[in-house]
Amino acid sequence: MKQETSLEQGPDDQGLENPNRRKLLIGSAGAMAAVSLLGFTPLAKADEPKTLPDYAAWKERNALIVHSTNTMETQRGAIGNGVITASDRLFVRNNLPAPPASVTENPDAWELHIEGVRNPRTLTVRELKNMGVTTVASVLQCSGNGRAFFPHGASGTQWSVGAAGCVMWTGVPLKDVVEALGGPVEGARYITSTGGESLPEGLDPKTIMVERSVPTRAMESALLAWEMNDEPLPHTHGGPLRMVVPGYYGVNNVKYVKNIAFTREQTDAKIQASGYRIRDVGVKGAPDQPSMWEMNVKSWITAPLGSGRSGRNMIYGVAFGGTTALEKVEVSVDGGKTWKQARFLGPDLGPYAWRPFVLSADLPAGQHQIASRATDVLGNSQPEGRTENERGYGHNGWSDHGVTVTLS
Ligand SMILES: Nc1nc2c(c(=O)[nH]1)N[C@H]1C(S)=C(S)[C@@H](COP(=O)(O)O)O[C@H]1N2
Ligand SMILES: [Mo]
Repeated sequence: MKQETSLEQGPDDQGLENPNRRKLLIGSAGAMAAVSLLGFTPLAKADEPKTLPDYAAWKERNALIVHSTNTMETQRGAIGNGVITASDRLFVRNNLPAPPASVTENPDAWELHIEGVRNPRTLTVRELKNMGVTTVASVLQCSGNGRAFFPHGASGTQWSVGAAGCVMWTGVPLKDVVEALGGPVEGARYITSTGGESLPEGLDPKTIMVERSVPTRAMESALLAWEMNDEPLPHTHGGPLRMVVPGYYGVNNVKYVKNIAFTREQTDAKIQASGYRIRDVGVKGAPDQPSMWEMNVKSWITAPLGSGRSGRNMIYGVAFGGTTALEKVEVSVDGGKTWKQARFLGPDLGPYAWRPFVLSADLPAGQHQIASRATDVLGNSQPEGRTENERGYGHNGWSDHGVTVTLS
C-alpha cells in the first residue's frame, strides 16, 4: 500500500489542487503545521499493520482496509449478499476530526438550527422526533470511490470499491420540518447543511469546514436521521443527527449536522466551491464545474475473488442507480464480449437502495474476467471506461470494476 501523508487523508478533497503536491508536501513546513492543527494522527509506517482509530474501534477490523485514522473502506469480499451493510463493516470517511463522542451521550438534546425558512428555529432531536418519521434505505458512497483505478494518480484516498454501503436510515423527512416552520423563504434554491465539528483555530474556517449545499429538489427525499440500521446513529457515522440526501454522494450527507439553511446561493466553503467538482486532469476546482450531487448508475462484483474451483460458480455483486431505480444488471465472464442478465437477490428496498445480484455460471478451469453492468429504469447504463477527471470522482466504468479470477 502506498504511504500517504496525513494531509492527503484529511482535507484534500477540498484542498490543495496541485497534482504534484505529494512531492511538494514533503518537507513543507506550512503543510505540516496544517496537519497538526487539524489533529490527525500520523500514519503507521508502511510495514506496520494499521489499527482502527479509537472512534471506530467497534468496527470489524478484518472487513476493512484502514487507509488512515479518518479513512477506512470495506473489503470487496466483506460486503456480503444482503441488502443492508452491517454497521461494523461500513466505510468511514472524515474530513475533520470528529466531535467528541460525548455528543451522543444525550442524543435527544442535540440542537439543530434551521434558517432560511419563514419561522427560523432551533430544534432539539427530541422535538424533531415528534415532527414526523420515515425509514429509507439508501446507498452511502464517497465521491472518490473507485479513485484507485485512475491511471493519472488522482490525489486523495485510494479507494477501490469499498467506500460505499447500503444503509437503513430513520429520521424525520426534512419536508415535514420545513413545512412546520412555514416553508422556505422566497428565492431559496439550495439546502445548506453544516457539520458539527469544532474547527481548529489558526486556519480559515471556510477552507476546512464541512458545509454542503444541495439543490432544493433534494427536499423531496432528504431526511434528518437519528437511527442507522435500527440502532441509534453511531457517533462514527454522524450521531446524534445526520442530514441524509438519498441517492447523493456521501459528502452531501452531513454528519453531526448543526445547521440547515435555505439559501439563494451555494455556500462559499471550500468543500463546496472548489472541492468535489468534476474537471479535467490538471484543472483546479471552481464553482462553475459540476458538483458531486446525484450519484450515477454503478455496480461491481463481490464474489468470486482471486482463485477458486472450476464448475458451477455463483457470481455475486451489488448494483444501484443513485436516485433512479434499477432495471437490470448483466454479468460477463469473458471480459465484456458477452453478457447475461443476473437475478436480483433479496427484497427491493426502493430506488435509493442497492440491489445485490447473482448469476450462476458454469466456468472451466483457467482465468476469467468477470464484470457487471447495471442499467437504470431510464436506460442509463454503466460505460465501459472512465471519465478521466482530476480528483478521480464518480467512476462507474464496468471494465475497471471487474475482477480476474483463476479457477483450477
Ligand atoms: N460533518 C461531516 N460530515 C461528513 C463528512 C465529514 O468529514 N464531516 N465527510 C463526508 C464524506 S466525504 C463522506 S464520503 C461521508 C462518509 O460517511 P461515513 O463516515 O458515515 O461512512 O460523510 C460525509 N459527511
Ligand atoms: Mo467522501
